Amino acid sequence: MTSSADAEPATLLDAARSGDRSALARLLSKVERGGAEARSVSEVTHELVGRATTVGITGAPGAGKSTLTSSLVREMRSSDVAVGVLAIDPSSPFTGGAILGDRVRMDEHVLDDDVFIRSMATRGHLGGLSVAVPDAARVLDAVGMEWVLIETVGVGQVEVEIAGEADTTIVVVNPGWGDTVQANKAGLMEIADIFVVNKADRAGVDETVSDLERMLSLRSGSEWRPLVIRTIATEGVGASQLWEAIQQHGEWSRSSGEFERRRTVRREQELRRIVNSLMAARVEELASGEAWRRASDDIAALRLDPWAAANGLLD
Ligand SMILES: Nc1nc2c(ncn2[C@@H]2O[C@H](COP(=O)(O)OP(=O)(O)OP(=O)(O)O)[C@@H](O)[C@H]2O)c(=O)[nH]1
Ligand SMILES: [Mg+2]
Repeated sequence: MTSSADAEPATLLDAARSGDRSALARLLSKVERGGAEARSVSEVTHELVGRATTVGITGAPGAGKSTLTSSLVREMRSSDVAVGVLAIDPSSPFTGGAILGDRVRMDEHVLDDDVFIRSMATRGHLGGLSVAVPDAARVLDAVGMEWVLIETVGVGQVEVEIAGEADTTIVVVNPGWGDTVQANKAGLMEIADIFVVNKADRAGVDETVSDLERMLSLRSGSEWRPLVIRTIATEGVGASQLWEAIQQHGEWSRSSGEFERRRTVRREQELRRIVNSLMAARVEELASGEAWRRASDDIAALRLDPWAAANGLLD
């Protein structure tokens, strides 16, 4: 089965659903490029989505998120579920260091047909990642991945938002790492359903766990008390407990109604972002037109006030 570079999304999707990984990669590239291409993919995946459960994994740079993700994937595969991974690369697509790093750490899974790992680079243009990531997760859902793991670095509003908009969110910290104060500052305390204290082979694990427990005991408003799991990702230690915790949170969230509530909020937020990005694209289009040039001349010559000019353009 082959798929040419400019193949239609529907053709690519059929191929991807029957196991063609390069077709899947092409669909994700279309999503990454955004605009009309992303839209054409969303049109064909739409009818097939809604089955996958998403898990956001976030934390400070170097906390061990990719290593942990890899050990979690190994654990999930022993339960025989199909897993897609989106590793969001905060660096430029041209330096590529982190992309290579993630490949190295996750390459034990490359020969497994039921695992698909993709790095997505931060894009400069409007809408960017926060529009592309949910689209990409839907592609993985549509091709039959039962779980989609989304790794983002926990700095920057967009990245934290992306991880927080999952069915279950995992926040990774390290022993002594910024006394967990940093996690608090970055807004990670509120989005965590599960805390992982990774690098538990290092000193200070007990203190970090009790710091977290103390902070969590002060937290009010949610019925779910986040679980705290210790892991040594490099050795796979704690991965089975983490997988269990994820399933436990999933059961709670489905039976309490939180699952549907979150999905509803998420869809609404997504709609808002898409409308925003379409409006922004419309502004760009306007800005390259004749009417815009005339309006700016009028403003410059003080013939028109900027508000009146803007309203004129929108009409
Ligand atoms: N000692 C120890 N080292 C670990 C553990 N987990 C990960 N590491 C190491 O920590 C370093 C960073 O791991 P990554 O998995 O790349 O961390 P990351 O959070 O994905 O990093 P970024 O994506 O760059 O933010 C690597 O050298 C890992 O081998 C652990 O449990 N113990
Ligand atoms: Mg990483």
